[in-house]
Amino acid sequence: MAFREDFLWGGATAANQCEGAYLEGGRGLANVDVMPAGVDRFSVGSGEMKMFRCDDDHFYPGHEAIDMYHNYKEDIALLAGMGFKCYRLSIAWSRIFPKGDELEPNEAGLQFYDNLFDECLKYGIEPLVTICHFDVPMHLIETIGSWRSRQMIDHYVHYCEVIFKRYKNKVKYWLTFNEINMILHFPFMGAGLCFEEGENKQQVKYVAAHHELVASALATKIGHEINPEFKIGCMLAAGNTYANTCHPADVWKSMEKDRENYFFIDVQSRGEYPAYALKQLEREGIEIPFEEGDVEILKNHTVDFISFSYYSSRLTSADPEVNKTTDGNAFETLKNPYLEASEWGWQIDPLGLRITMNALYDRYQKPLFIVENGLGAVDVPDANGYVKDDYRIDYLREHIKAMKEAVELDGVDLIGYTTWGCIDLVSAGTGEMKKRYGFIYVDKDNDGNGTLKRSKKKSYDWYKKVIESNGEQLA
Ligand code: P53
Repeated sequence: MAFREDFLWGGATAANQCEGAYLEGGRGLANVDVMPAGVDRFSVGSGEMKMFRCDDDHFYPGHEAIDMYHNYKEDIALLAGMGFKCYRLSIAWSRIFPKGDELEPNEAGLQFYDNLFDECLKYGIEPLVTICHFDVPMHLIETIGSWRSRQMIDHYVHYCEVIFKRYKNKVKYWLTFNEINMILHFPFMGAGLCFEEGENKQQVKYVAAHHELVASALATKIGHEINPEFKIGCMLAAGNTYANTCHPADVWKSMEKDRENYFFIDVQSRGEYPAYALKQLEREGIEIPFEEGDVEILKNHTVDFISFSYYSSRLTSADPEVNKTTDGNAFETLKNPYLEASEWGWQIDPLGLRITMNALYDRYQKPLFIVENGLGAVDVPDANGYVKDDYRIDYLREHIKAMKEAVELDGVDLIGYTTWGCIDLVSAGTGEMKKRYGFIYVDKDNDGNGTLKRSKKKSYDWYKKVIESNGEQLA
């Protein structure tokens, strides 16, 4: 058998993309709530266009999302029906601390997640909790500029302490920040950073990143104090970068691109700023505000495991002319002529998953956890409302095969696999409902119309067999 006996099969979601009920139960406004669908999403998400409040000219798909807030019982029962061993979800920070700087948490928010975890545990599903999946309470963005301020560390750590204590007997697996490297690519959506005219953006991003990294290490410290059994991980938007040609300059460029992302995990897993980053920051004149104790905190509280999302590999060239042709996605890439792409242009590369797993395992030598993988596609239900998503099954099958090879043939230690958007939800990148990842279809369209009715797709029964056979039956 390739996978360990206790392999954590399951699926993943994020609060802001599925819960809805954005002002219920005392929840406060967060950056993710002011992210509109449509043309302005990219400018708002990248911190170029300031939109701190919602207006009538835009549609905000996260406000209702798939309303899991009111449907969690039904939804978790559906996940349990596939035999899920694990469900990755995130806690919405502003449900627990609506403004972010209160002394006391919001009991209604805490109760909601108690109910959610109890529901999971009832079915023997292990919750895997992302503490911060992109969200930052809006009040902290407006008052202190989000992670650019060192005060964020205290607010975040306080939040962590509260949830660690409250859920210490219900949750064992935690992730401090979702796709921590997203701060470089989509800084407002990823970390609540909005830029002022004339500001040195690199400086702001790396200072904010430092605060997140210290906060992550402190969270790991107090988490282990509260419950030594806790497993606390980091989370990378992964996918190795290939060189466009075998020209050494292209190979070098691809290495630089990967390091841009590894930087975060190098700190979280090895406990110190890597030499290449220190040199680069120095060259760019970026000063990181290290305070007394930071070095020790980073060094002494590294993560227990490495989690990551993988959708695609990336491709780059040292030739600026060639690189001009990259797409406008959060992660830029050239078109790889050997790969097919999804309807959203995400290139499909199962072997790239094996490559990425090996690269991460070689580099960090800690257990890995694949916490996102999947195909965003247009699903068209037939006359009976049934979705025959063979394309999704194919995508997942090939990726599971590659993952199996990494475990069986390369000896990578893998804890689990949770597919992204196991139930259809709002796309983070585009704000669409139409970009679906789920085994469970949710009747809702891009404009917000639909009954929200849930139904099983063909992939639902397929994945159930995969889990039942611990990854042996993939046909
Ligand atoms: P969507 C871009 C590139 C890689 C991962 O993305 C990304 C993004 C953001 O668009 O985010 C992760 O929904 C993220 C999830 C997100 C998922 O990938 O744009 O952790 O929140 O939904 C898929 O198709």
